[in-house]
Amino acid sequence: MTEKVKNLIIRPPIVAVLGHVDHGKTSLLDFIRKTNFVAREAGGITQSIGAYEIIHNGKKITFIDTPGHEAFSKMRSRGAIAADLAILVVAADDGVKPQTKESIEILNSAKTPFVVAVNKIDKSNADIEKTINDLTANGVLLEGRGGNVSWQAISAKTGQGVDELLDLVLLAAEMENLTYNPDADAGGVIIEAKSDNRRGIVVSVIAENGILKIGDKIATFGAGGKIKILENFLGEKTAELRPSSPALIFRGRARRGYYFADSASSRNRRPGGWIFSDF
Ligand SMILES: Nc1nc2c(ncn2[C@@H]2O[C@H](COP(=O)(O)OP(=O)(O)OP(=O)(O)O)[C@@H](O)[C@H]2O)c(=O)[nH]1
Ligand SMILES: [Mg+2]
Repeated sequence: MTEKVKNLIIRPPIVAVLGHVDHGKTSLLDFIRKTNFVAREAGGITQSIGAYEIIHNGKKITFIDTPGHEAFSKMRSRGAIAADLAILVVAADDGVKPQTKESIEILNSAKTPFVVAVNKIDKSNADIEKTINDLTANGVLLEGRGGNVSWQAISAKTGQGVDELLDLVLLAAEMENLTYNPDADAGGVIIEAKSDNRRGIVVSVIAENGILKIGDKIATFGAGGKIKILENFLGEKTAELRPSSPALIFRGRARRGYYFADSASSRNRRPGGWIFSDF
């Protein structure tokens, strides 16, 4: 590692939201975005970047959503690996289901720390105890129930418990001691890459190290390019972006799932970094 310890700066956590289909991942993210949004209503808010950041108690958190549908196993896996932490959403009216189990396996194999959100507690058929028992049966031992996995009962619909959940996320992030080196070449994870008729190749990324700047050369395996335009997740142009802020890069070329790094130095990948071979 070339990083000098004295240069390290704390960075916000990148959090993936995982769970079974329809258990409320997107609803939770929507509620959080509505109530903790960083900026005033910006024009670019509707653009799909696959990630956004919020501020809770004065601290930033970056979220990435993953679909629960069976066919999207790879996206869940990528999300869990890209993230520093995860929220495992389990609906209290449904309990642990196949993609909950799969998410648990992914989180365990990626060694991604996670907190549990027991969701939909506003529903009359919500059964928190059964959900907790289901989780226990699947090896997820919650705090106060024989284990040390933090959890919170929530409703993504009414917002009950969501603030407390975000407190748990920030606590978990503190334990991870997440930092970046501002002098290092930028490196991180690619969330999406698509070709836009008007603007060329558009890549959404989250840097985990270094600082992204216009003019930087970036590269992945098999693709590379120069950052012509850099935008934050609100679609506002910016000259540079720091970890863990979601960024949109134009005319870089990349395929999602790969790490990027200044092409001058491909050594900047996370130690023991990961590569996905197909999408
Ligand atoms: N009553 C109630 N309904 C909820 C709650 N959270 C989500 N829902 C509803 O559950 C349904 C599925 O919610 P989504 O947020 O789309 O679920 P998801 O996990 O993102 O689903 P996929 O992305 O398809 O895997 C929607 O109809 C939501 O309105 C909740 O806390 N209470
Ligand atoms: Mg969803």
